[in-house]
Amino acid sequence: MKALRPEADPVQETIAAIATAPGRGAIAVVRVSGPDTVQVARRLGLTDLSPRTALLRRLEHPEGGQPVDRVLAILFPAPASYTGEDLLEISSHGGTLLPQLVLDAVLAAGARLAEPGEFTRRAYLNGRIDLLQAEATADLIEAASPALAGAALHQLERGLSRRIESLRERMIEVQALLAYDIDFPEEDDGPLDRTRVDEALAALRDDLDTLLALAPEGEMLREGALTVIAGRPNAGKSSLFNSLVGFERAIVTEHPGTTRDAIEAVVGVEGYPFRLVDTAGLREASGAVEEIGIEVARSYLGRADIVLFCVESGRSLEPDEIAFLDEWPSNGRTTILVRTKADLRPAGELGPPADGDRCALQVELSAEQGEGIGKLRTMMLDAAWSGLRARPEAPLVTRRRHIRALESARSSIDEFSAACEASLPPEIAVTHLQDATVRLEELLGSVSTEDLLDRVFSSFCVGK
Ligand SMILES: Nc1nc2c(ncn2[C@@H]2O[C@H](COP(=O)(O)OP(=O)(O)O)[C@@H](O)[C@H]2O)c(=O)[nH]1
Ligand SMILES: [Mg+2]
Repeated sequence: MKALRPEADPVQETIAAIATAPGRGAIAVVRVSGPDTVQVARRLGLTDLSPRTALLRRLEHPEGGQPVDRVLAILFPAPASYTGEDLLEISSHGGTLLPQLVLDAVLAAGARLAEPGEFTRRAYLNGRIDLLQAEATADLIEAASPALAGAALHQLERGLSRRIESLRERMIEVQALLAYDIDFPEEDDGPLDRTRVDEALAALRDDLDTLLALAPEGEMLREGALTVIAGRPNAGKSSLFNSLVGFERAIVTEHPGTTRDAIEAVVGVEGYPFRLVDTAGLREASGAVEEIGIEVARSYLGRADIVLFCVESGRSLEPDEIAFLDEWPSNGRTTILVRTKADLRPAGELGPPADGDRCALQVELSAEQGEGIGKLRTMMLDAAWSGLRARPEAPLVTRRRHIRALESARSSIDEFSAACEASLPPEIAVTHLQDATVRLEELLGSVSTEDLLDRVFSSFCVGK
């Protein structure tokens, strides 16, 4: 595919940054990339580097030559490097001071500090990776769940890129058929076989729909399925929260909620992320009216993917609870009625049957004893991740940018069909297919603008 990327910076500077996270650690990596990389290395006393070979060397400050650290230096000559330029990786000792001293020396030797994402941006501009792969790199670093990491790795290995490229090629084949008909309408083989065009477009539509069908789950991978725990005071909400968090201790990242009335934790259930929200302190914070009502982190409720509505097992629902369930059931949100404290209910006694109609999904559990939690986890997985779990190998779009491009390509195909039906001249109708093709090329980044790149790369960290 012909590259229509923005020109690489003509006066290409040599950039450097610490690529590893700050803090205590055995080693840190400082990266240098650009045309002066070898000279920068020489000024640091790294005079005898040989390509792709790790060499233990003393790194010296270019002004005065005093030793800075003993480092492992690897030179990756252009073009077979991450950025496509001469690239030097210096593994120094870690910690808070040494990596900074090494970076200072590198900057004194003639490099400038890299912007966030600049290494990856250069990799893209030099044709080493496409835009989907660049985004996958960011997702891999940010991933808080194995499911997102898996999707990002697939994308980094061009799983999604190949799918989009094949869609683009098929789009161009249809245009070629149409162009031939436009250029040679009187040709002997008779008029264009419209069924071939229609079939090809129907298949393209199907493939775009398939990608778009999983897109909402793909997008949800980054933040986790927003799961709000609601119910009357004392219904067992916090105990359920703790139980779900405790169950998944391994990959929990607990952080205070963004609003004062809730606490949050991201938990991974079978590798799929859920952003759990528990109501906290509402009783203390609010007046008597709220006190008898339903506790819920209201600011989250409008965006919730799942509501876990807690009611003690073995009692009837109160009017305010019925009102809540009737008021908040749908909007794409799944409500699960959780009958809590099952261990307190006398054996053999069942909950009042009338409650069964209130909510299609019900589970009885004991946060204290753990019974029923497994069933709830399965219900949560089914509610949030059924598409992905059914097709774990499918290429996945994970960003708003992807969804917009695919939707736009999809509607351009429809516009083409509408134009044909309205008997518009074929050379007019076909412009819609050209639009669809450009949308797919933007997705890959084979056509792009500075503006788009700024948006994609602004979320990166320095050193990536
Ligand atoms: N026996 C038993 N007690 C529970 C269970 N879950 C919660 N509780 C108790 O019920 C009370 C209220 O629980 P809490 O989680 O704070 O309710 P919240 O006000 O809805 O957050 C506490 O005394 C808990 O120990 C359970 O599964 N079994
Ligand atoms: Mg509570």
